[in-house]
Amino acid sequence: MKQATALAHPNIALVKYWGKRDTALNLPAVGSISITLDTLHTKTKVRFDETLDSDVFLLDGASNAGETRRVVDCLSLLREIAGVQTHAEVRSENSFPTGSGLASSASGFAALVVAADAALDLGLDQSRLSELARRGSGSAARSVLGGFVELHHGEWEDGADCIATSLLDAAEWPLAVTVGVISRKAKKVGSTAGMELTRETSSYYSAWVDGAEADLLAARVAIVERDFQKLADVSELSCLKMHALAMSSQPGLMYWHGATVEGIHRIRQLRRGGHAVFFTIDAGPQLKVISTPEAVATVTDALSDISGVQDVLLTGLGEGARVVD
Ligand code: 2P0
Repeated sequence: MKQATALAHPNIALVKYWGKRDTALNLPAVGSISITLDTLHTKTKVRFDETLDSDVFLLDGASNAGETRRVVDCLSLLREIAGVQTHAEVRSENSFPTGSGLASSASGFAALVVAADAALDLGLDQSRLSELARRGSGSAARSVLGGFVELHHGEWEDGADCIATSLLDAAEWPLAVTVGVISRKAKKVGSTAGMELTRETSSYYSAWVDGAEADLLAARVAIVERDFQKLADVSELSCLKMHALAMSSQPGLMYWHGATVEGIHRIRQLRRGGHAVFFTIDAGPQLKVISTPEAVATVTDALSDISGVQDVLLTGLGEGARVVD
């Protein structure tokens, strides 16, 4: 039986990816830098079965037509490499809410390619797995690796140099991440559609692309030097620029809720008070707070105190995607 199960964690970008240079191959216009989380995960089992007439994809036990298309397309890339046409059953489970800005597509596609690679006995290296995961979802390229990760935008037309590489292992700078869950509803405009709208309609788009290299360089230096303040400055800058860019689309994209804005003020207040904390926000209202482990109790209290924060999740930095069965 050709089957395998893999586990992958979501990641949170500190220097954000927004916009594509090639939509067919899913190549980002800008590089990005992220941290892979630990406690939250997607677990995916891929089972190739000669008796199946078509691929089957179940997410948390339910089928979903839109997501099945993306999963089948990604799976077919691995089938092509293996030279097989056998259909598969893919069963995926998330330990966190899907579609609400917690990057379920990142952990989902990272787990999918690692499980399919093992089930087909391909033995692809991490760069290749990262490239294939990127075809499913740009941010998934980063979840193949653990700790601090950079996804390069690459220059080549075929995207073979658009892969993720490691900057630092999780254990080398064990930061904490506290997520303030502000809504569990799926967002109205997903990342893929949002990025395309922005590229087509925002007059700020070229300024965003032009500014990315400077942010990446600043973040790389901050990470290598373990300089929290520098990382805080560049991460908040990249986050606010990404959201300003999204807001400048036509029609404007607004992912924040009132509680998100309140959270930004509270976190900055904590930093002014000497706590090692900063925020970041993705394509959804959730507030993600990066801090030293010592600051977690203070961050949890601050987030819990905001009306509109429904839940607080604690996590650290974790490993890349791996086979578990
Ligand atoms: C990021 N996001 O760098 C940015 C910041 C959301 C906000 O990558 O179209 O789901 O599948 O490549 O990976 C989310 O976008 O988009 C994302 P596709 P993806 O984390």
